[in-house]
Amino acid sequence: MNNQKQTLNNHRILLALLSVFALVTIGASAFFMRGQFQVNAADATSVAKTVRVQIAVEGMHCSGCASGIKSMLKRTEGVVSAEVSYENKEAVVEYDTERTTTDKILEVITNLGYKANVKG
Ligand SMILES: [Cu+2]
Repeated sequence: MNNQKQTLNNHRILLALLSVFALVTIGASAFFMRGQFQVNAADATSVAKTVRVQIAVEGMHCSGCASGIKSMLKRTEGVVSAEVSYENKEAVVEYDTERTTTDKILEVITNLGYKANVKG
């Protein structure tokens, strides 16, 4: 009998804990979802935060070099578009300022063995 009461009490405690847990979970989800919406709002405005940078590239020997750099840039996080010209010895890169920087883009080109400097 006493044992049954104890079990009932345990169940009540468990139920109370579960309710608290559920409330915390719901509260946390609501909080995170609000955060999510804020992030989405930021994404919507980040279109305006795309910048275009002209980079002088030294060391390209042929158009193959140019396409090698281009494909590497296109695979780089934050890069929206990339054009590389062997004839003009330059790269024109559009990137999302929230996801990468000019320095990181210069580094990608430098790591491939070329010299890269921002024009102008
Ligand atoms: Cu080449």
